[in-house]
Amino acid sequence: MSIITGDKEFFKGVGQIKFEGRDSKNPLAFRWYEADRVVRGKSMKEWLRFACAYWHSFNGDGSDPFGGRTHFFPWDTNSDPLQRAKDKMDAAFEFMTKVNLPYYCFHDVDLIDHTNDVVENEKRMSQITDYAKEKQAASGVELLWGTANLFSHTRYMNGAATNPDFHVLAHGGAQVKSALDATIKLGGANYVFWGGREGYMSLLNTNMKREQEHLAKFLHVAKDYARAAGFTGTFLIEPKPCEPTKHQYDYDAATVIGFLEHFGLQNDFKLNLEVNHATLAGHTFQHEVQVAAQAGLLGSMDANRGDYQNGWDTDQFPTNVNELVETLLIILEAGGFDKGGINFDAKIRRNSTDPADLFYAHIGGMDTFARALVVADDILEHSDFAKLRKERYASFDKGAGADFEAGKLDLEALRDYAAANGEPAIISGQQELYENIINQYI
Ligand code: XUL
Ligand code: CO
Repeated sequence: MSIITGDKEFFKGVGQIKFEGRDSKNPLAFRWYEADRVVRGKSMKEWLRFACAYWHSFNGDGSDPFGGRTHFFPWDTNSDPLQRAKDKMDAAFEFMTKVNLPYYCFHDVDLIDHTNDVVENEKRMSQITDYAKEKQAASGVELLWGTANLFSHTRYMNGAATNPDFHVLAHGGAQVKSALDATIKLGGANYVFWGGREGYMSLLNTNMKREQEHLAKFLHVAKDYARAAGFTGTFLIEPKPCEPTKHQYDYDAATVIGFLEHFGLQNDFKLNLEVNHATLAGHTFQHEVQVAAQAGLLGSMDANRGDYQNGWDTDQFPTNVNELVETLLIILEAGGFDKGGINFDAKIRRNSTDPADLFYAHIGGMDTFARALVVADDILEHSDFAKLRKERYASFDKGAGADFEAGKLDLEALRDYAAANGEPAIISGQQELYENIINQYI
């Protein structure tokens, strides 16, 4: 990003982003997101709990596998790692304050450069989190979640908690301990585990059972440490089917729920669902949200979108109102997030190089969610949507259907009912009607 700055204001020329309403033509204003507007008894701010992803917005430099950086940050120039980290943090808090983002999320290595020395890394984390604490207090911005990056360093090329070499696993433990300490110190509401390399490239050299048992043990010791240190937040697992590994153990919501229950982690862990990860797994995001919600494990979400024409994690900012309305319907019916929120795990494009682009991206994402929230509420309040869906199952609300749900009918009783009642009527699923209701309220 080519921002020239002589003093501490990094995003010169962009002031406080305000709500101006639907008719505004100002590209640096909200049309839908009005933090204090009450929807279904809670403010938009409370429903949506927006967060900024430190890594994409303040570290992501536009590079891709085919070319180097295109974003040049003025906060990334000082030769002293601590001063450089503080400059970046100044830029981050200036941005989050201007765009009215109430939360942020980080990996340990996003905050400050790490070395190969565990003790030095702990010292650096302690210094930068002292500074973060001051910035949080001054701005009111809070920490939605922290995490440790256990996938970028060379040592993690065969995984961290699932690495066949115990020595590497121990280094992962050191990093998680330090990231947990940071999260607790900063009052983080959640702590995330995304197992980027916790999977395999080839089954031929992999003992899958042993690796998965190690992963579960690792999560248990991390949880036990954090709980003993006073952490009352939620631990979150972020499913993704692949990339960077060929196959990731935390494939999708259903797989992770099975894993948590199998290893006795379901009371402390929930899910952090990401849109582009769902689509990589061959699901809609709505599917993943529904699977987590009905298991009582909907924790938080990473907001972004993929590209319909390719098969990797493009992490674009969300813009599709229709898909988000369907998602918000499930979230509203589940009562919303508890400690979780909506983290924009999304990056501006390689060729989006103006300082304002980061603002347009977040304003667009926040407005799309706010609009989807209003529409989903409208649908639940004013349309026949919920009633129609309930009526589809009316045959289970009384008589033999209700007896079946109550566990009172055996297989022979089903046979007798079928024999006595002849062929069922043909009943429409009315999919097009439901689809039209969504569009009618947008
Ligand atoms: C990678 C991804 C991560 C996690 C945190 O696809 O989503 O950024 O959100 O490690
Ligand atoms: Co993510």
